[in-house]
Amino acid sequence: MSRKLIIGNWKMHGRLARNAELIDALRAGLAACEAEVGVAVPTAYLSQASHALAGSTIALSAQDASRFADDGAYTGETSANMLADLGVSYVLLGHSERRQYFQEDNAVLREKIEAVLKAGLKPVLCIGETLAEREAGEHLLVTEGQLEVLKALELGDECIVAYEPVWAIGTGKVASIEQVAQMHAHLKQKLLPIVGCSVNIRVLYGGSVKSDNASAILATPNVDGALVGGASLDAESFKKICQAAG
Ligand code: G2H
Repeated sequence: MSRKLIIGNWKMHGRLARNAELIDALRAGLAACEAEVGVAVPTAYLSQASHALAGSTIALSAQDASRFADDGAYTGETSANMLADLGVSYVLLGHSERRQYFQEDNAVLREKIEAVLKAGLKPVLCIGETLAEREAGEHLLVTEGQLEVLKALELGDECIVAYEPVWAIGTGKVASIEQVAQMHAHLKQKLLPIVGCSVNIRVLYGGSVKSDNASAILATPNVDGALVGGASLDAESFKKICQAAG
């Protein structure tokens, strides 16, 4: 069984001085952590974080990548090749905030995943249902549909999906352990025929993961790690969450 993977998603937060302080604290506090740890920093600070993390066990993650695989006349875009050049390992794709505010759908996400794989990076596909979909009993079908984007891809040795129920993101509401267990088992079952048995499947949970609920969430069957938003901006909280995964 692979180690748990914990990725801190800073979203659109950060300043040079604060980032340096946070990374210093994480480097010192997580050197002996048994979990794999990553930080998904804003594009503007990837270069800073790459230098600050050099030689550490903490992986650098991006929060998005261009759907255009090759560099070119795409003003404002950041290619997966540029991310690779900066030392990025993981790329979050399809976060619900990207789906909501930037209209990202399966077609765009498919291109982004392909671009990220072509650059030799690992996509972390974020999926999850809205409250209305959950209340209508459609959560399993909705998330299954979001997995379609992974069909017939050369994923390499690993497929990482983050299940983040939209109604639990930044709201303080956490899915119950029963809800998490049911969804993660369902996703693993659906992913197997899509990616094949030679690919290691990891399903992370995200949505208001905090230091006081991390142990229970991470001990749930089929939970292979966590995507942590708000709590990853506080070094002590994030360290506790990572240690709970050890
Ligand atoms: C979900 C999560 C991190 P938070 O967006 O991706 O954020 O932990 O703040 O709910």
